Amino acid sequence: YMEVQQIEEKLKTALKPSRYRHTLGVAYTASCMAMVFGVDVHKAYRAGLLHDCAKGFSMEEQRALCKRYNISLEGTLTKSPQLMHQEIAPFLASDEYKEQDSEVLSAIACHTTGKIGMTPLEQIVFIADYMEPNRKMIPGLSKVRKLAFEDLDKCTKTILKNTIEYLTECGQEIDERTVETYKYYRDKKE
Ligand code: DGI
Ligand code: FE
Ligand code: FE
Ligand code: FE
Repeated sequence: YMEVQQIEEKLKTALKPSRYRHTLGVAYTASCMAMVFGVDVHKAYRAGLLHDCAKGFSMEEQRALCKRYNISLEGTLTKSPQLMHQEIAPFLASDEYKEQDSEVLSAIACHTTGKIGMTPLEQIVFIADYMEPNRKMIPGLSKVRKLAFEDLDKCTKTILKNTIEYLTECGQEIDERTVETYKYYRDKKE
């Protein structure tokens, strides 16, 4: 077990200053959302801290880490290497940052694509990552920031809709999990 302060010190040396700043933004934003929705504030803070712990590694290093952790590099990760850090994160958090809480690990494991039937903690990390205050302003962000403290399902749906639109405009491959998560929250009954 590592104290939060130790985790922060280690992340500060592992990540670029701008990424560390984003990391703290996600940790604080996720903890505020946890207070609103009755989720464990310390789990939200730790998941926020650890979600991008693999981002300090180059793409080459991330490929090597995928091999070490038996994460398949075929298919989705070949087309979208920026998703590798999501797959590596729970292994690295467990090995290097001694995180043992399965809810924290599962929240960081789906922070980029989301997944069907997310727990409130998983949704909070997914949402906080998108809208923490250090993120640069993009269309629709003010609406997402308001929804984040009102309705987790609506907020999740809006983020995925915006992300799919953005990736389509850039001509980037959209992961099937991103699409199926969007459809799940689009069709979910209140
Ligand atoms: O790691 P962050 O920059 O904090 O944010 P993130 O982990 O949510 O997303 C990393 C990048 O991945 C971001 O530019 C958006 C992109 N992304 C999200 N969903 C998909 C995706 N890229 C592809 N190719 N496919 C997706 O489904
Ligand atoms: Fe990320
Ligand atoms: Fe994200
Ligand atoms: Fe992030």
